[in-house]
Amino acid sequence: MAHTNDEVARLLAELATLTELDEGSPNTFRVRAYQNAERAVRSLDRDVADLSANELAQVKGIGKSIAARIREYVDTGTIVKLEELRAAHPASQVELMKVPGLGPKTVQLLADELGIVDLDGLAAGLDDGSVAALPGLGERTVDNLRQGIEKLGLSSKDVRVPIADALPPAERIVAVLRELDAVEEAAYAGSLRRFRETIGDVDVLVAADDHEAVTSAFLEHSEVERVLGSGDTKTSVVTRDGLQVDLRIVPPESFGAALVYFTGSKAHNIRLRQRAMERGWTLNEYALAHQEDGEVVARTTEEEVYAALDLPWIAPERREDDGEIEQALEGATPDLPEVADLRGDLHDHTDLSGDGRDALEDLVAAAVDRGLEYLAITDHAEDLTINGVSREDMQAQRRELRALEEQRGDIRLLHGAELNIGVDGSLDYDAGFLATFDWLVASVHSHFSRDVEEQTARVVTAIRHPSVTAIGHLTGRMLGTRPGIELDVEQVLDAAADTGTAIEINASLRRLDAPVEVIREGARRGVTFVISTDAHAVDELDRARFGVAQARRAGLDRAAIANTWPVDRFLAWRDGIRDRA
Ligand code: DGT
Ligand code: CA
Ligand code: CA
Ligand code: ZN
Repeated sequence: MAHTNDEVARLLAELATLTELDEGSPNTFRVRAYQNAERAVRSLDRDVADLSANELAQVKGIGKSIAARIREYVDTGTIVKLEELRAAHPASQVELMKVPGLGPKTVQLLADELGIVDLDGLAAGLDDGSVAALPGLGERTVDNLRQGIEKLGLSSKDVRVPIADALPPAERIVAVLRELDAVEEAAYAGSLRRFRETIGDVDVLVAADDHEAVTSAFLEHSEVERVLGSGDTKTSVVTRDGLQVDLRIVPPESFGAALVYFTGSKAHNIRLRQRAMERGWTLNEYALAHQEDGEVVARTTEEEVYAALDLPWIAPERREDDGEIEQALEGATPDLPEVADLRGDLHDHTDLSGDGRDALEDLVAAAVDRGLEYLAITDHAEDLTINGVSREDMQAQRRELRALEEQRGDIRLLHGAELNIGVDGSLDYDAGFLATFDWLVASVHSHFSRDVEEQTARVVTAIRHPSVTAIGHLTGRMLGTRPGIELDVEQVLDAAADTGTAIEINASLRRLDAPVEVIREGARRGVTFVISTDAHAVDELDRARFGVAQARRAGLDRAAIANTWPVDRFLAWRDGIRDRA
C-alpha cells in the first residue's frame, strides 16, 4: 500500500472518531461512511494521490463528499473539516473515547455537566461520586469505567506488562514479519529479549531495504489496534491487548549493531560505548565505526561487535551492567544452560490431576519427542481439595507408569507427586507412603499471607522432610496478579544447601519462580536447582525455554542444574538428598 493511502486511512479513522464525538452517537450515517472509506483506502491497490475526485468516488466504499476530502488532503496537505473537528474536541477528550464502556453520548455528558474532558478528570469524578450522580449512570457504570481505565492504562508505556502478556503477541508479530519477502531478519529486542519480568514496550527489529512493504504489513497486522506514530524507519502501535510495540527497520548489514543497541539495557550500552570511545570509535544502531572517517569496524552480527570490543558475546539475559562485563573481562562468564542441555523434566501433571489435561502416555510420548531422557510425573497430592489424587489412584498410576516405562524402553520414568506444604509445614499422605515415591515436589498452594516467620518455618520444614526432593515454585507468586509469600530467603536457601533438596525454577511465564535474585543467592550458597515446566498439558513441555532463560538471567551455571545431568548421576544425587535430610 502506498504511503499516502496509509496517511489518508489514518485521517479517515480520526474523522470517524471525531464525528462520533461531535454527533454524540457511534452509529450515524456519516460515521459509518468514514469507517467504510477507511477500509476501502486500506485495501486499495493504487495510490489515492493518482486518482481524481471522480475516480475516487467510483471506488466501492468511498462516496462523493469523502472523495472530495481525500483530494483536498492530497492537494493541500490538510482537510478543513478535520481541522474544525480537532479544534472543537481536545485530544484528551478523544482519548476518553478509548475507555472501554465509554461512548460518545457519555463523553459529551461528562463535558457538559461536569467539565470532564480528560482521563485525570474522569478518574477524579469516579472517586468523588459526581460521575455516579449523573442521570442515567450509577454504580454499575462507575465500576465498568474504573475497569475500563485500568485496561486503557495498560496501553501507556509507564504501566509495565507482565512478560506472559507481552511475549506471545511479540512472537506472533515477529513470525509474520519474518515471512515477508522484503524481510531478511526479524527479532524482538529490548527488555523482552533481556527476559525481564515486566515489559514497558516491545521493540521489534527488522532488517529490510523496502521500508514501505514492512511498515504497511506491520500496520495491517490483525493485532494492531491503533497507531501512535509512523515514519520511514520507526512505527509505534498499540495492540488490541494494550501493548505498545515499536517497530524499527534497519539496513540488513547493520542488523547486529542494531540488535545490540536496541536490546540494551541502556546501562550495558553505555559500558560498550565507553569501550568504543577508548578505541577512537563510535557505537550506534548502525555500526561500530572509526570516529574520524566513519570507516566501519563491525556491524553485521552481535558477535562481531562484541569481538571488536575485546569481549565475548554476552547473553541478552545478562545485559544489565550488574557484573556481566567484569566477568567477561576476567574470563569468568558463567557456563549458561541451553534448552538442549535439559535431559529431564521433573514437575509434570497428567489428567489424573483435576487441572491436568493430557493422558500419561501422551505426555510421556511428547517428552520423548522433545529428546528427554527422564521424566517425573507429579500429579497433585490429596490435600489439594479440588485436584488432589487419592493414595489408591496414585498407586494405580504407579503401576501404569512402570508398565509404560518397560513397554517403551526409551525413557526413564519417575513416579512422583506434587505435595502441598500445609500452614505448619506438614505434607499430604503419611511418611511411609511418601518414602515409596521416586521424586517429590513440595509446594505452597495456600495461606499466602502469613508473616515471614511462619512462611519461612513451613518451607524449611518441608525442605527438611526426608522424602522431599524439590521445592516447587518457591514463592507462589503470579506475576502481575499475586505477590509471592514472604520468606527469609537466606534461611530457606541455607536449609536447601544443607539437605541437598533442589529449588525449582518453574518455567511458567506467569510464575518464573524462584525469582532471579533468589537463584543468584542460592547459587552463592551452593544450592542445587532443577528447571521444571510444571506442564499441565503436552504443549506446556515447550516452556522449558522460559525456565532456561530465567536461569540464564540469574547467571546460573549449568553445572548447578540437576536435570542437565545424565540419568545415573541424577539418580545418585537424588539418593543423596534422602540420605542427608
Ligand atoms: P522497557 O521497554 O521499559 O521494558 O525497557 P527497554 O530496555 O526495552 O527500553 P526501551 O524500550 O526504552 O529501549 C529499548 C532499548 O533501546 C534499550 O534497552 C536500550 C536502547 N536505547 C533506547 N534509548 C537509548 C538511549 O538513549 N541510549 C542508549 N544507549 N540506548 C538506548
Ligand atoms: Ca522496550
Ligand atoms: Ca521502546
Ligand atoms: Zn504443579
